[in-house]
Amino acid sequence: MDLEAIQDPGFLKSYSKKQLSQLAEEIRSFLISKLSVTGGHLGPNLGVVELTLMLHKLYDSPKDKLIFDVGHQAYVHKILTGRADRFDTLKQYQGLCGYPKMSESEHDVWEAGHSSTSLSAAMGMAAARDLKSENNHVLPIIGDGALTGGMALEALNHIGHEQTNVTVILNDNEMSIAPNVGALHNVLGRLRSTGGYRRAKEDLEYVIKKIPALGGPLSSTAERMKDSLKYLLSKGMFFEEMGFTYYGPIDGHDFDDFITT
Ligand SMILES: Cc1ncc(C[n+]2csc(CCOP(=O)(O)OP(=O)(O)O)c2C)c(N)n1
Repeated sequence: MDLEAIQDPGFLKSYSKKQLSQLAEEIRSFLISKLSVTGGHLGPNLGVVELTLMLHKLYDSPKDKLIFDVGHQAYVHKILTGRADRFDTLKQYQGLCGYPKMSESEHDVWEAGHSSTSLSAAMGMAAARDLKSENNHVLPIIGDGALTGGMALEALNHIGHEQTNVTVILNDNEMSIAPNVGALHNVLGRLRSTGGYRRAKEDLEYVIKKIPALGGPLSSTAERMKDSLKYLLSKGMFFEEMGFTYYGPIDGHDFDDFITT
């Protein structure tokens, strides 16, 4: 496909998985070839090719608001919204901006550079939507690095309290500028690790099944034990406790996983 001919992401709606995979490859090659000349954020953008394709396929930008935290990972979004022909000027004077820029496109709804602002912006846009009785989606896309910023935690606190409808996409690739560190990183690590809850639950069920006549009282105790176990080990409990409904983790490069979720 001629990426420079793309004007609007609407064509993705009818794209098959095979076409999406091929387009993802073309976008990766395009980014590598262009950025090897101009410089720019290569890694963060190679990491969100499928994610950005999926967001533009499943949602309806600019009615739905895609809010990129920091904004350094918006190159794929720029390609899909009619700006591939300007990549030779990336980050040059009067050239294509390396971050979302409202004056470039109606699809750029937030300008950043400073990290950790997307959730607060999303809260504001969602509140405005609700006041006007509109029904668009608001989708902040935030990395695991930016999530550790104070302003992001302030916004999680606010959104969870208000129960405002915001769909937070957490791009947990374990990298910030360097590998991510800290207590929150450890929470995310536990969330990524697979099998803990499932294995423990299966073990518990096995033990319960071995008890011959499982009476009412014992049965409800077992159920309570399973609930406690779920509480301790379930994925996303940190976010659930903050008032969010958590789905994941999913492989952000896997179209099937993404569509199902
Ligand atoms: C307040 C602030 N501090 C530091 C930076 C420098 N900075 C730019 S990108 C980045 C890390 C981003 O990591 P992450 O949020 O995980 O996103 P990813 O690159 O993995 O997509 C940092 C620290 C910044 N932009 N703003």
